[in-house]
Amino acid sequence: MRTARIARKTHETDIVAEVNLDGTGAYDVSTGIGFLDHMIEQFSRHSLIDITCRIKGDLHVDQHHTTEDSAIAIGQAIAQALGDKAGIGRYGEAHSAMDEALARVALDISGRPWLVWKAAFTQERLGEMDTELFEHWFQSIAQAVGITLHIELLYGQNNHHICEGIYKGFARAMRQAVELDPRKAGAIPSTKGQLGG
Ligand SMILES: [Mn+2]
Repeated sequence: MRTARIARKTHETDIVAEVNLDGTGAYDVSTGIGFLDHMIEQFSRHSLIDITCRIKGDLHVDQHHTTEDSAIAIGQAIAQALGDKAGIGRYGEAHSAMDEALARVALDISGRPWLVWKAAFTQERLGEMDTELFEHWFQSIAQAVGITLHIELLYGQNNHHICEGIYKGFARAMRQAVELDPRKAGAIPSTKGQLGG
């Protein structure tokens, strides 16, 4: 079973994250930030990775620690569930259309964390969420899983569509990258023989 559970408690957050890479996109998400819940739920539903993420965070300070730690904990759970990454697709890419917005996501679960982020918001907030935190969320999950991650907004106006389009593109690219490819017969998808950090 490609599943994992991460639980950690700091002065900033108390968090439990669980994933099943071979799930159906079932989720149970409660971070305390409604819009962030909405985005993590999109990630689960469109990647088909089952995700539980429950956080009690220091939202009286701001949303930074809770947002960051949701990405770190889900990312660590995905990394643990991937194990040695034998048989995975490794690469994924998606164009993600949402009404007037179009985003492009390309990624490689390479063990070499990197984020290229070419997107911008014109609103400071979506719901109650600070939009500047989304780049940081992707940076954090790229670091925790070991993903070379390129995200580009090609065009779009509505900030909700832009953000949701990016998450759905990330989800569909991750689905391709984590899925087991039967033709690979369990081999590590690298001529180096490992996909380490
Ligand atoms: Mn929405």
